[in-house]
Amino acid sequence: MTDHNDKPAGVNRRDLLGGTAKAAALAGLTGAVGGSALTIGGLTATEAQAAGAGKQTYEVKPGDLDEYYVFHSGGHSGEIRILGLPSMRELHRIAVFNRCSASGWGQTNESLKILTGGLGEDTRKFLQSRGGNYLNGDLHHPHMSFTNGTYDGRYIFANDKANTRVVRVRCDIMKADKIIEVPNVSAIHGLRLQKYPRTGYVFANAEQLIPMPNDGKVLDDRRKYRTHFTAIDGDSMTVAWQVWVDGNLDNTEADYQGKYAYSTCYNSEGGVTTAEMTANEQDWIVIFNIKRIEEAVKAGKATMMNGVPVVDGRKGSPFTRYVPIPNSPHGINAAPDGIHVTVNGKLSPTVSVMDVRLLDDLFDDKLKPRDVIVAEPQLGLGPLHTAYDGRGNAYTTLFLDSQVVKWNIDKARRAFKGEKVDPIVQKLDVHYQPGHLHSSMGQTREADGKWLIVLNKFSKDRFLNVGPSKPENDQLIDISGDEMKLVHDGPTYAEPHDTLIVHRSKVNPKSVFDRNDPMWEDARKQAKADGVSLEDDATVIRDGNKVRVYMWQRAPAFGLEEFTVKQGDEVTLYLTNMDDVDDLTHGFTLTNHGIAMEIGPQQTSSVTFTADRPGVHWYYCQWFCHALHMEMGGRMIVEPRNT
Ligand code: CUK
Ligand code: CUA
Repeated sequence: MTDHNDKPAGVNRRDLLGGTAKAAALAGLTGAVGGSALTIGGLTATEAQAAGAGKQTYEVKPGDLDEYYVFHSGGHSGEIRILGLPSMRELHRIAVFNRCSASGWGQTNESLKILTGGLGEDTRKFLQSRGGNYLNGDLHHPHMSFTNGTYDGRYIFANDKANTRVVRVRCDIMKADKIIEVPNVSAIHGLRLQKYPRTGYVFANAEQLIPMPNDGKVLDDRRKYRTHFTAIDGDSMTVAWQVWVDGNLDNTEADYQGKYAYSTCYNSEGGVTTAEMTANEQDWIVIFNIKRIEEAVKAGKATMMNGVPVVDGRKGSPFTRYVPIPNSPHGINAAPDGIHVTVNGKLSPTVSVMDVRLLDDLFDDKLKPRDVIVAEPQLGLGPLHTAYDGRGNAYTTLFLDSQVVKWNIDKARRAFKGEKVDPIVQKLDVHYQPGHLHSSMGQTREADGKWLIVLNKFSKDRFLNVGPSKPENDQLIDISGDEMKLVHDGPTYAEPHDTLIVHRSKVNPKSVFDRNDPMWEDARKQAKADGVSLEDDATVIRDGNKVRVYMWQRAPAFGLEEFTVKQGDEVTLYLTNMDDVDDLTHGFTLTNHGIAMEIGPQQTSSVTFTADRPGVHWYYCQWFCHALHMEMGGRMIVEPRNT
């Protein structure tokens, strides 16, 4: 069975970070960056940029379109951002876990249903006193759905570390359509998708260890702390199953064969303090055998917890294998060759390369865990994430060295076997402290090796000083030639963790909503019950102290130039934009009521509030739509309660 005591082969233990070096590394990782970590080796920043005139150009002429979509996570801003590549122009923001003033996300009935519909009962109760909804999120890992190992343009899925949620975004309209809270765990961090035959499963890692159940009965008995690996059915957005693991879970990845998923663990110690969590010289990755788990669930061998089948995947179970990795590994990335998976050592200067063709034998106990590691090159300090060019090269971020290192997978394998060959091709300074990096189509079978985006956590001196809170720096690197060339600095607001670069041929959003879109299903039902047409009517329906106001919009007019309600009425406004033209969005802002929403072409949006301010309150369209946009408005008249 699993022998988790075997040593990482091919790594001199003295080379691993230990003692003071490890303490220094930790200091850097917590942001106290100083001294040597920031030294720019070789070229100065200016020289590096001057040398950056690659074969390709990142300049896109006015009116020209970009070749790629970039989907940036917004980190603790809670949103997803769409950029064009190579220009790095920001094209759009998709509100997800945040509250958006422009679109009304977090206020419209349609968005609130998505934001709150997938929360657990406990959470719903907890949130009742705070408006029923979380207002923050920490979105790290957006990923596009796959068919046969490449992007299919259906959905983007992403995690919320802050409030233990997973979102699905529809790529036809670039709006979130499902958000679920994952039960039995705390803090969803790593998230990746099944690549083959299709997505399929959304694999989600819960990072924090908590007592289970976490109801206050157990507080400090560490043996009762645990976490689960979660597989979500991406089609229904329900949790398919969970696996109880040893240690914690950080990042995750899936193979190109549809058989295995893998997660890194930096807290094999099960510690609750930094010192405890970093005590071991090596932690591990957990490998999940999807077929065995599915069979056990089907056979009823799982324990039901809050409606979810949970199997025990701790050490010694048939569902998992634990492969020791030096030291506190972080990112895990499958190469487009479908064979190699790199595990980034973080506190170790190494990345460990696994050959997935060996995993069947590992699960059949013909191999020991460390036998599946086929290379372990030393790259530099603080390896966090790896990307690929589809030509056999890998690109790894070195957080502490502030570099991207390009290295060759085949050479690393040969060096591991003892051949005198240096796998490192080039080291490039980046500015500064890089986390994730992503190459064009690089997490698919169609990696094209043209561009690399590196997400740097610190920009320091790279931009005009905007005060104590500095932008991050997303740098664009041309990797089409033999050498990496830095071509662009892109300041970003807090805090892209991860990004994906998708060729534009994979994505085909609509310009105008479909009137039958499921998003406003409830509005359609209510209108039908009221005998009202969302498209043609502008009218007020009174139903006790509930008032429903239906209005179409056509530039530059609202269906109603005024409507009257009574103080204390609960008012629901249904606005339908009947303009059928690209880019003709209207808005609805109700003055002095904190109410605003977007209504895209052919969209219906609704909002509910209590009319508790007697008087005259204008509403207006805040989305510049027409030469008479300023005139597009009307009055809500609120009669005092005692008349
Ligand atoms: S994590 Cu942020 S740098 Cu959340 Cu993907 Cu590695
Ligand atoms: Cu409609 Cu501005």
